[in-house]
Amino acid sequence: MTLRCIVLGMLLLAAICERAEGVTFNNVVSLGDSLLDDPDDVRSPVAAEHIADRLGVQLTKFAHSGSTSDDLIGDGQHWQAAAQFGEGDLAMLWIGGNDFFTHTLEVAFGLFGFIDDLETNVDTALMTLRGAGMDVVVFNLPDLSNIPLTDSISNFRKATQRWNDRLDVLAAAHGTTVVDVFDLFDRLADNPSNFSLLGNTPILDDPPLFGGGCQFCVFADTVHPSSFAQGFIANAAIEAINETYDPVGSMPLDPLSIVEIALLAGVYGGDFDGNVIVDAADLAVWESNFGGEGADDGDGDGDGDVDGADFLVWQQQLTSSSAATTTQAKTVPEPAVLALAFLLLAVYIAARPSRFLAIRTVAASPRV
Ligand SMILES: [Ca+2]
Ligand SMILES: [Ca+2]
Ligand SMILES: [Ca+2]
Repeated sequence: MTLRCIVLGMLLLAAICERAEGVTFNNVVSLGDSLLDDPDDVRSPVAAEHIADRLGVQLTKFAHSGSTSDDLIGDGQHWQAAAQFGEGDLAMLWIGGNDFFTHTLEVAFGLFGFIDDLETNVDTALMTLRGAGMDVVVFNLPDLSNIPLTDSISNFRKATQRWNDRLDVLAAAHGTTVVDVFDLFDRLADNPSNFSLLGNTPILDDPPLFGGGCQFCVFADTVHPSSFAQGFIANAAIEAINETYDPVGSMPLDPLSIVEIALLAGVYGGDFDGNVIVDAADLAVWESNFGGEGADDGDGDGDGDVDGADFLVWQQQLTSSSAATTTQAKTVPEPAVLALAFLLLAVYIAARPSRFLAIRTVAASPRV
């Protein structure tokens, strides 16, 4: 090996070590609507909170429930963020859902002109944030024909895709990163068992309208992802951030483990004696059942046996279960506000009687 090769090798090593510093930001800032804002604390933490937690930095929230993209611009979420933050800070923007819901009738009839306004507003927001030197991650929208509020109105899928395509172009123009929530929810809908929470398959059907809760429902109400679904969304964001800012993957942000996400759904897989505490007594149960098949006690991951993987569930929950008790299973559905959704859909059903016989009763707050 020549001296030249050795020097080149050392330079390469130095470059790799440089990248090993990984992802760092000084602040996380959220902008948008209730997809990143949970004022009633019933479906938290939202994805931006997970990202700030993983980065070990503070989250400043400008996102405001009910905001359309017009509201975002009118309220100045973007310029407030740009005035206080800049280079080295990460903005997370999720907006557009309410633009769709306030144009339900137009979408149903294939009129997508409102997307032009949404595009203009997001363009303005991105220009302002990037102009201040911030890095930005934007979330696209899931298939809105597959969420409880607008379920089965097929035009919503087409419209969502149209917006997401525009967002991709905008994001590229502004040098920002897109979190592909559309893809995540499609994968969830195609095969929910791939997202199993320690043996519990997520449910995509509508949650109960008037309380009762639904521990494994993907939606906490007719429009909002549940706490554990926000965990999966956070992981999609972490993947996008790692790809953008740490492409070598030498020291990426750790995604939430399935055990952490299960805790968000209130699954205490490591509680083998069923007293809602994960402690040493549960380890004794695991030991006494070790090697068993079909045992309930000691089977933390729900795969029907008691082995080392179940010990790992116990071990991870031993340290994180106390923190999770504050966030678990708070799926209190929002009060149902029937009027607007019923009215819009009644009009549409009347217009298209044959196709929408199977439409489900739609109720609840028409805004995210
Ligand atoms: Ca226990
Ligand atoms: Ca097991
Ligand atoms: Ca096993």
